[in-house]
Amino acid sequence: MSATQQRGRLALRPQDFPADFLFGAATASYQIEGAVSEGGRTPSIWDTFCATPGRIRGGDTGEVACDHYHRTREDIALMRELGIGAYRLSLAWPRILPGGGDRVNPVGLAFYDRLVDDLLEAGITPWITLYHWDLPQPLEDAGGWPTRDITDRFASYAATAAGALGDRVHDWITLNEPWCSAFLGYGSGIHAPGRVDPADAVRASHHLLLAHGKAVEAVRSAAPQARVGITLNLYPVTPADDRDTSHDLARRLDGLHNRWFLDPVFRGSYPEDVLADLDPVLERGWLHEGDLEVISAPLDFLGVNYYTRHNVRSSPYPGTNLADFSGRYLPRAVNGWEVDPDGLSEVLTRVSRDYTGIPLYITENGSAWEDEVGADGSVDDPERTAFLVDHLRACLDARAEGANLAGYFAWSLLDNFEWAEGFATRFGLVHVDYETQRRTMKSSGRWYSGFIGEHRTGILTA
Ligand code: IFM
Repeated sequence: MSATQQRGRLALRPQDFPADFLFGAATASYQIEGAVSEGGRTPSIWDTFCATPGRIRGGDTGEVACDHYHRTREDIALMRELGIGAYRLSLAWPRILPGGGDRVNPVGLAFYDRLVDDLLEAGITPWITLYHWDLPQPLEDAGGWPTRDITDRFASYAATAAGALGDRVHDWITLNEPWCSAFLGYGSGIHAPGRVDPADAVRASHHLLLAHGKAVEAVRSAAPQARVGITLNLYPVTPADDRDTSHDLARRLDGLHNRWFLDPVFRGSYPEDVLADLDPVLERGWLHEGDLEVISAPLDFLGVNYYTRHNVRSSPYPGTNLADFSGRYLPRAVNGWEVDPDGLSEVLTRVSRDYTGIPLYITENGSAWEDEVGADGSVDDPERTAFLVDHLRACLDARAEGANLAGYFAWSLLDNFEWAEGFATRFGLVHVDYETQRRTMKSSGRWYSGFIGEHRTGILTA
């Protein structure tokens, strides 16, 4: 740990963040909205996936989720209570363009239109993610992300959304975590659409990136004052021992997880070593001339989602290729993810040092714990508060090391539908009782609110 980092560790003071540093919270459409068949919305791949027995823990679905579709006013009131300056939401593509076609659904659009107006009226800046995984089912039926045509469908959807909301929304994120869409959706099959085909997964990753590049152009044409970025989930990958095989495993995982996305977006090329690793699964013709220029269109910011580190060792059994995610013997959240704030500063300084000087925003960071409602109705979650404190300190460390970090969105505003994990895993600053839809601010939410309030007071009295 450097001297600057040590200094950063001593205290967490709101005034150490610059006056214009943005504090926010994030959600995603399918995880909170519910109302899946209302207002002209048609099924997404997640509706289909959830309806398939055995895919989601406990058989949960996003059918109702947090019922946010009917409770936006109440949820905006919670945001005001938190004092956040910005709220990151995602649009459900099949709510706006049913079936993923060209026909705009006025009711779907009106829902987001009102939400944006209500947020602005509450003094909260909306940040919009265009794709947080709810692909219209017919587009998957036509081949999904492994097919090239989808990139134009996405660009056209982006143009529609930005055309309708871009007069009031200035911050646009094309994709959330394309690694998950490609490799969990088409590689391991843990996420929708649940396909297992390595070549499709790689093709999907390329088309997601190409769709991103086309959407950057589409959003800027429709809303010239827009600031556009992409959100990547970045993990430091470190070898857990000194064996060459563990170092090579770390190189490969870092390659596929981080560099496979960062390199094309910021350098206009795929990493040579990963191309060589993937050669056995890649069929010719997946990369067209000019694709990388589209993908590397200059951005206004990069969104970074950070949760944990991958500390890996290769299997000690010769001939096997298994990774052991051994971790660093740090405390783990209930979903098994190690709490490793140093990883956050490492990721941020790496991106700023090796890839780009544009502003970075943490567009997600959070943790899941066994939150329980006490006899007095309160929810005390000291672990989540400690997580926030440690990760905000890591933000200061990264800034001290030169990272151009401009904002932090906590994941998540509300407990919500945690994909394949269903509702068992809670990430919210606000507890949701899914039976009654009662919301309760957790003690971590109160802490975050106090911290943001002090930051704001510091600005006002400076
Ligand atoms: O809930 C997810 C979110 O949708 C994407 N990033 C990670 C979060 C926690 O798993």
